Amino acid sequence: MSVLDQLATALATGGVRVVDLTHTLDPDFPVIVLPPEFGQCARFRMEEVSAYDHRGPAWKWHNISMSEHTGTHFDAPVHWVSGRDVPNGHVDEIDPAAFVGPVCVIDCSEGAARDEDFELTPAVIETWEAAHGRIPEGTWVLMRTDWSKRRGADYLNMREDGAHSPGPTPEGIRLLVEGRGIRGFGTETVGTDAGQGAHYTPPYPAHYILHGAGRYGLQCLSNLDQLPPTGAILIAPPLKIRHGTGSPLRVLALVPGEGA
Ligand code: 23J
Ligand code: MN
Repeated sequence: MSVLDQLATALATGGVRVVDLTHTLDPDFPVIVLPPEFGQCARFRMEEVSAYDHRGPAWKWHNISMSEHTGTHFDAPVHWVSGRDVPNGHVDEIDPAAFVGPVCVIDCSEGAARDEDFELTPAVIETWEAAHGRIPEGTWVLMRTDWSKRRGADYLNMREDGAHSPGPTPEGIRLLVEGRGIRGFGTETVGTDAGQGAHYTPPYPAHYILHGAGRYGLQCLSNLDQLPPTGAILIAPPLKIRHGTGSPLRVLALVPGEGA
């Protein structure tokens, strides 16, 4: 049997399960809030075009609008100034093979429950590797914090001095990108960077280092508690927006199941 025949059988029997890592697009879902001198990200909006009525008697449909960076979304290299000249760095240019690949999940949920500014450091990564093995080249690395379970104002967790949410240090993301050669980095928070990420050197180190190296980001992921630390496959194809810097998307994971 070919490997795809085996996959089809496993999907049919529950040997492989599909886990949805996506939040529902909804006007109430928070978007990143930048300092007021900067342009801002638009929330999701939906308007009815017709609903089996005089505007269209046999059909219902909506017009929608949002930012490229609204909800569960993909960041392309050109999103950041460090990646502005990366070849094929817009969403419509990326090799589609990049959208399907293996994934490692670093569980930082206990740390993030203790400390809302929890940092993913080289020490955290190396402790994870001591338990699960070295992160292979070309993998997605997802930082599990259970932040996706937060609701309302607790999600951005905004204070007078800005947002407070976990994320990687410059040294942590550099180890993943330069030391391990990861494909990309994903989080459950509103950015790949910590809420206080503007205060690192460089500012927003995940964005700066990932995209400068031609790697990808995923933000506002959900259900990371349903993934194994290793052994799952991520499917994360952004919309094919001409010269787009990112895109809302449906993120799926294939995980080992109970079935035959
Ligand atoms: C623009 C500026 C800063 C950040 C972001 C966007 C994001 O997090 C994003 O959605 O890519 S931190
Ligand atoms: Mn983004």
